[in-house]
Amino acid sequence: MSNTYKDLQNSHPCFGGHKNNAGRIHLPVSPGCNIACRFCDRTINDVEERPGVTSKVLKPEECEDILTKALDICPDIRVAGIAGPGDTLATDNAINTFRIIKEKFPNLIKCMSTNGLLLSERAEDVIDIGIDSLTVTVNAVDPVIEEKLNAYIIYHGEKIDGIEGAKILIKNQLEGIRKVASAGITVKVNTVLVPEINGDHIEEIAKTVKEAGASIYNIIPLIPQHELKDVKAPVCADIDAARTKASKYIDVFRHCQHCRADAVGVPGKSEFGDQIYQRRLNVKETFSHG
Ligand code: CLF
Ligand code: SF4
Repeated sequence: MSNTYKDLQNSHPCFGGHKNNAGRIHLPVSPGCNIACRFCDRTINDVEERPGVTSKVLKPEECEDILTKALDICPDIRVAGIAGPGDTLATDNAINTFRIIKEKFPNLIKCMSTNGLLLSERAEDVIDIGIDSLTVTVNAVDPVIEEKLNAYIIYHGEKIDGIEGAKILIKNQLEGIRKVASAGITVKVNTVLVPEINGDHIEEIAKTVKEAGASIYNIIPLIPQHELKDVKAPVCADIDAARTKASKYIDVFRHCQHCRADAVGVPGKSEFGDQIYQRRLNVKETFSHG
């Protein structure tokens, strides 16, 4: 049985458990991504598998040792999360890793983060493996807006550009959220706030994902990179205003630390990633998939 939203509010740092000093470890096992967010600097999570790309991520079978070491150094870790560096459903690595965690570390909360393109068709796997908390990044629920944030999707081997791709992405995200939420998995939705693109769309997203079954909403400020490098990042007042608007419809998480895909420790308080991973992931600043 998955932890309920109420359980997670005490034990999961990203669902309210930050009050209790709950920590998390991210296992960077997922190379490659299947969508093309216009703000994403794809130096490591490119859809193409380039030499050297996969070597920087962890293999599922390496995770047991990593977890043992991490729990030894930081006993506050309650959550094993997989949040990249690419998409967790674009390959089977995340699901295979969670299978190992379920068997070897049954007390850890299993947390997964995805862009949701394949969530609807992989919902059974996510449910069967016993994911406790699932985050889906939904940056728009209107394809015209989504297209401004995402250039294309790679769907069943086909590259689908612009609005057509955006339609499929949004449909699959919402369908996927409905399936996993109705199976009892607690769903968080992340939105990357780009004021001039989706700033006026936040209420609509919050309302739509709540109706689909999400429990909590996290608004992440854009880090201007890649195609959106010249776009203005939101200031604190923009983020506050967006959170206030969203909170009319859904609980809002306000303590996000924009963790890297290889973060280890209590968010905002301790960071052991250097000791655990020797910073094998060569990424600079990342927006989070968490
Ligand atoms: Fe990691 Fe994300 Fe799970 Fe948390 S992070 S996969 S839900 S265990 Fe948390 Fe970090 Fe913010 Fe993410 S503070 S970036 S919301
Ligand atoms: Fe993929 Fe995440 Fe980058 Fe978007 S931000 S392209 S989902 S890796």
